[in-house]
Amino acid sequence: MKILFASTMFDPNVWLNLLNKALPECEIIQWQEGAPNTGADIAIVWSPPEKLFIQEPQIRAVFNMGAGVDAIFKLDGLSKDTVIVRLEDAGMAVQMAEYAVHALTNVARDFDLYQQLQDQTKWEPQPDMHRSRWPVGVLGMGKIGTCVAETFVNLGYPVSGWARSERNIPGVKCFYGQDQFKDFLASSRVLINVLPLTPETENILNKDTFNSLLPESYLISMGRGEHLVEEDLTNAIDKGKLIGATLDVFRQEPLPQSHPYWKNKRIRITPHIAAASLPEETVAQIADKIKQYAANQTVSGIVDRSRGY
Ligand code: NDP
Ligand code: OXD
Repeated sequence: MKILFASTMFDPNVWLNLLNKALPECEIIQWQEGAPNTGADIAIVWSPPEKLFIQEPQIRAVFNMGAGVDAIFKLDGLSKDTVIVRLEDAGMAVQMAEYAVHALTNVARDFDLYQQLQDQTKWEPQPDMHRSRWPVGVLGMGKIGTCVAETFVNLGYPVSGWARSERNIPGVKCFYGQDQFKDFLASSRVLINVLPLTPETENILNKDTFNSLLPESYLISMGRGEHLVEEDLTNAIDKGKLIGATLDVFRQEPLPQSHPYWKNKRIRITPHIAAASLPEETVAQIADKIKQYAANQTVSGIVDRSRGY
């Protein structure tokens, strides 16, 4: 079987080496823009090249080296019959939980403030922090959201979660569907976004959403930039509805130099690093899935094209 490795972001040498070892029976070909058609059946992608399906229209299955598949849906020439398989956790969920804990405790435990006090050589203990004052709401309760929610439960925070379908996770107050969205928000002060980007979730972090949260709320967004209405965040912070935000993902990445978020003291920015795709774990999972796909066995993580994730 011929497999095309196509990423505009990952260093191909690291990945090709591991893929060749994990799938010795396959021919792994590296993507080259403008090269003759390779005849590959399968593509393994992350941040895929724009012309992937124009140059290689015969591709029947795409294995994504990340969880979010939104970039694949944006490509011209994607056939409705192409199978898309996403990465499931593979070591990312714990990284996302770690990121969220760091972002929340910076604010709730005053670590941001202590940094400023250190700069002024001031020894000024702040009042004790009570976790009950920082109820966490996790948007998206899939592979990653569940791990994030469970992590905060273990740390003693009140935790709610919101998904499309009914979930039952010990210690987490679970809400689902549009009907329960407002109730979910009304019980959350720290809103953590780990939703996939779909037509239904685009712009979900907007003025109405922020206004429905508990007072002095905080946003941590690790899903996708298109979830956030950027101006609504700035306004909510200016009005004191939100006390700040930590953002890992943006509508335009890299975030343009001229973007006002860079200079906003209440917004902490990271360059889409909340979780990295770990080469060993990712290749092991994708290789297993490719073997199952080739043997006509059930493959987990196939994207439901009607839901978009
Ligand atoms: P999953 O598919 O496992 O989980 C998605 C969750 O979102 C599910 O709980 C699903 O509900 C819920 N959901 C989807 N659509 C809706 C909707 N319309 N209304 C309510 N809930 C909805 O995905 P993962 O947890 O693996 O990944 C989530 C996202 O995290 C990725 O798509 C990606 O965008 C982002 N990500 C970001 C990274 C970073 O470094 N910044 C790294 C990795 C991922 P249900 O359970 O009912 O299906
Ligand atoms: C992902 C990501 O979706 O890293 O895996 O953003």
